[in-house]
Amino acid sequence: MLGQFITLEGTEGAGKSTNLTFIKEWLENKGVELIVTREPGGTEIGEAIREVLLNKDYTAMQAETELLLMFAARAQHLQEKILPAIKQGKWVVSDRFTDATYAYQGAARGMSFERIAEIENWVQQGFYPNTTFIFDLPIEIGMARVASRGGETDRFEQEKHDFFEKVRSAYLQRASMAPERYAVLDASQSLENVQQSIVNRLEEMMQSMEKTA
Ligand code: T5A
Repeated sequence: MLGQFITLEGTEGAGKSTNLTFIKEWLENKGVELIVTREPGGTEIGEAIREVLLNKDYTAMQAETELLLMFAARAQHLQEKILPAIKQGKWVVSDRFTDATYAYQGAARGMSFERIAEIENWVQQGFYPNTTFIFDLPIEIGMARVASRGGETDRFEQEKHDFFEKVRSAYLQRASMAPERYAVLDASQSLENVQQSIVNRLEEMMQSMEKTA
């Protein structure tokens, strides 16, 4: 089987990390060789950049700096980890990728989509996810889940409600422009229901790969 690239997106507390583990186990049970990873991060250098990006003491970080650091981490991630795995026929499942940059740095921080697309083309050279799951839910539910999970909040989680509404709308808009690539899931449902929708989409992916094999 050809390597596939799956990404998980959504606002804070939408259930990406929880379902990353579920997807990994489900695919492994089907005999798929895969790696799971995350952005920003995924490599030693990327994780060091992540520390800078999420550090809530860095309130002076400029939107341009944030955007470039996201892509710096991504360039390393792609070359060191994602592309080699795909070339070996493995599947790669990533907690966030470039859709997050359009939603957070673009829609919420106000960086132009054209500028983001320029850097995306330079860094990714036409490489995109095969499937992107968007975990969609009202911001207040996600934030309540984050709060009940406990732990420290990061620099992004300090943002106001309006910021995350812009992020949410941007994800939905991107999904509506390319519905064949995106699976929008109602993440306010029970975990069981969300995971059933994930399985439906993964089964479709595997069936269409078998047909083209
Ligand atoms: N970022 C990232 C950018 O700005 N630009 C970029 O280009 C990229 C790549 C870090 C930040 O970086 C920004 C976006 C982020 O702000 P992150 O590490 O993915 O990204 O951080 P978060 O989105 O904050 O991740 P979280 O861990 O907070 O949220 P998750 O992973 O979506 O949620 P999860 O799975 O931990 O679930 C939260 C809680 O809810 C429960 C879980 O058990 C858990 O306790 N839960 C449910 N409860 C009930 N019903 C369900 N259906 C549930 N699903 C999960």
